[in-house]
Amino acid sequence: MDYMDSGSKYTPKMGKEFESVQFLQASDNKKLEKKKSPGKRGALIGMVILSTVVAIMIGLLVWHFHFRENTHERMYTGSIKIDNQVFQDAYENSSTPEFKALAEQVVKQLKTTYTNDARLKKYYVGSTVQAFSEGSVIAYFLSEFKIPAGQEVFVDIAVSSLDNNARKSVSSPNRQANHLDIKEMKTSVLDKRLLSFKEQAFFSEHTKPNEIVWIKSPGFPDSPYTENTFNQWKLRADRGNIVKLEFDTINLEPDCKNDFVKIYDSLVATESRALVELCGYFSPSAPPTFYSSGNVMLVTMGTNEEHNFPGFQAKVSQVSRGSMSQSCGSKLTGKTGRFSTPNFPHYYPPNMDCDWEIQVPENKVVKVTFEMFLLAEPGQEDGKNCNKDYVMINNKKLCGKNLEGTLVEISKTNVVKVQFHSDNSYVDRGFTAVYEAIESTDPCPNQFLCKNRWCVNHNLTCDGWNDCGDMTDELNCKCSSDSITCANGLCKPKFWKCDGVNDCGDNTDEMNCGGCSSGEFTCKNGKCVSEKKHCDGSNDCGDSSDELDCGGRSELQCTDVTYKCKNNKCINKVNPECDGTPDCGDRSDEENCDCGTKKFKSATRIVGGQDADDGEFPWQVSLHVKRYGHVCGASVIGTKWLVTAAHCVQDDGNIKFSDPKSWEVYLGLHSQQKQGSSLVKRNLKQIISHPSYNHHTFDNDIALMELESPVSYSDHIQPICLPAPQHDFKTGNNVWITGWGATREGGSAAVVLQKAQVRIINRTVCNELMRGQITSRMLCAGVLTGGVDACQGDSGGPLSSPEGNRMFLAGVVSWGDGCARRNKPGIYAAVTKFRDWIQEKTGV
Ligand code: 4AZ
Repeated sequence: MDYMDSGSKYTPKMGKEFESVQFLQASDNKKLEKKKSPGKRGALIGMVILSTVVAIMIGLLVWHFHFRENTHERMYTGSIKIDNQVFQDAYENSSTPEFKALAEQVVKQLKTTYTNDARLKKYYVGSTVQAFSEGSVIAYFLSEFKIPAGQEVFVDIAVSSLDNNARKSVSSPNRQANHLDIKEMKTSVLDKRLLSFKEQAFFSEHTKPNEIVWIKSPGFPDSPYTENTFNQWKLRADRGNIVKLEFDTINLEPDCKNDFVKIYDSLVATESRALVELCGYFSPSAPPTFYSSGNVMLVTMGTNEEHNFPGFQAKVSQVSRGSMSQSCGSKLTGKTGRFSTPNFPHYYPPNMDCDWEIQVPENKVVKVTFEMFLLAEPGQEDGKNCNKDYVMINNKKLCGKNLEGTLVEISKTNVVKVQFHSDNSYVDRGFTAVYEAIESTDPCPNQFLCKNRWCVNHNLTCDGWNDCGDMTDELNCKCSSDSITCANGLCKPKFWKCDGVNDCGDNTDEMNCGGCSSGEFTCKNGKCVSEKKHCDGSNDCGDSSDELDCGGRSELQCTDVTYKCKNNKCINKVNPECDGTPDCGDRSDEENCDCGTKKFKSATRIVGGQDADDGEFPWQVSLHVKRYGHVCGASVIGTKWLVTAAHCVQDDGNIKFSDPKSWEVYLGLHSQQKQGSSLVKRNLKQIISHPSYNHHTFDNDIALMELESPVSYSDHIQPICLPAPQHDFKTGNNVWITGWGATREGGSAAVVLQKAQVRIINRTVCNELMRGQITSRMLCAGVLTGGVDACQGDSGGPLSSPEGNRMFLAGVVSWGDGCARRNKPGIYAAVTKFRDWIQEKTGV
């Protein structure tokens, strides 16, 4: 990047001045030689001196070649406030003689400041002035240093200590006539990204009262922004006003590391005055608005080589600073009311202080509920170190993020002060809060008071959900008819009984799930037989289930629940396929087992949606409709075959989803925006939708896709194991869902493959929850407390079930009632029911 877009141009000097500050005094060996004296002692001393000189020289050579060569450029940007100058309009234009004259003075003064500091003198290269603004005069500069590797942090400390010392330097006694009175100096390291762009463009706008100026990324809206480009807009308002920047559209690549818009409360890109970094897409119904604290603002935009999006468009105008502070803080009275940060729900301005004094009728106390609270700037996202932007109430500093409305403060008297402070950098959306007068003895009028002093609605108590956060709303309950009473006194929704999850905590909800009395064995077909008949060698259940997994190796009468070997013999082991032990006499249970393993070790897994590791689910496929993009998922089951959902391949109006030519399939894909070397793209030869697929009920929601040519397996492309028809995916087992679908109901698709862990849900429970819509060809999995699920765009993808060190395809993502809702599991096509059909059609 050419960072000297305006101001006095500076050519870095690598000549004498820089060279002369090296460690040359230490190598002045002539001085050492003068100390030579004759005689043995002298010779000894001479030897010592000589070796010292040699050691020093070796040290110097090592230093010279290792460190000195290893220096690199480090840029600092910042501003200084000059008190003894008056702003002139000519300072807005860098080509005026006035600008140049003052810039020269500033550069000189910066040089003096840096070279007076022993820690910086030897590394300083030069400075350039970028702009001036009012106040008395603020100069924005860029300073260059050449720093040996490893010294950066010391130089950063030295530079920032100058900021603190700026005030002191004013009183320096030997000031010259044209000395600038520097009252404030703020410096920070220049964002390295800004030095790496190929193209740059710089714009300046000075808004007039009642006038709107539009700024937009180059090409907007006709063409996507250009790659590897840096753009910068210097925005100014008249004195006494602040800049208002209202976005109309923002649509950038989702990863800020690649493309970003960064806004500063300054005229240089200095981190200490950064207001926000934006990327991705903002809904047109909620585009953000920002304000400056003074009369300048800098908008920058950087793009990398890949993926150019439409860009942005924003309105720039000016408003008087007074109008902003008037709406900030006041005296509030009455029994209830609301107050919010300036500009809420848009971003509050930097450098603001608002004071509210809330007074409610005497003998009452004030309860303040922050309904939305967003003061989560970098460094205080967790709400712990509220040193930057904060709310002060009841002598407590609050910051971070709380969108649940559970941030509540209650005063001791009928008056409370609420202070809001925003510092110079990074802004957020702020808060909106309601206050109400309450009795000090009843902090939750008409609500339940939790032990932690939260208030929850009465209908949320004893419902099985921990609404208080401390479980106190679920204690001492008399359970309703919709609930089960756990032995420990908790109530849990009836639907959670026998879902394989210990919801009560004492397992009461998972007891007596087979309907058979104690002392009886529950057969898979529901029959009850005496516990004594379990593993006694005879088929008492009628389906052989009382003789399964009884240890040893024995053959059983073949039924729906027994594994059938290739030789048509049935064995007593449950899920014997590919478990590493040959169980069939013909060893057929260990055939075709090159499946279901990832080729990389991956990090520990966490329940809940998160990025999958690259290559963690190598059977996951992304199905793209040509020229449109990702639509559904699929799983690799053979070198030529994929399994997906039948509903993904049904024609819809003009779009011929059933036509193989409509599709392009991506194997070995991790990010939808990166076509890495592991990616394999294929066209389709044929699509075989299940003949019994019912588009009303989603019964038999499965389809096969044949690739035009086979793929070679690799670290990133592997088949998943297909389960035998009798494979038992037990209720409560942890399974994985993966896909690039929406990350929330109605939300946008993920860029990087997402994974989440869910559990197999009891079929009877699921059928009740889904109002009788579950057929035997469906499988339910989810987290009944909500929050984890497959969603739109995940359809057709795998439900992967870990067994030993392999994954089996338990299901195909099919449908659900919304996404991740409480008591609404995801519904999957049960692959076991289609095993024979898959074999028949594909040979796999
Ligand atoms: C869909 O529309 C979809 N919550 C897939 C899965 C689920 C819901 C919707 C399950 O593709």
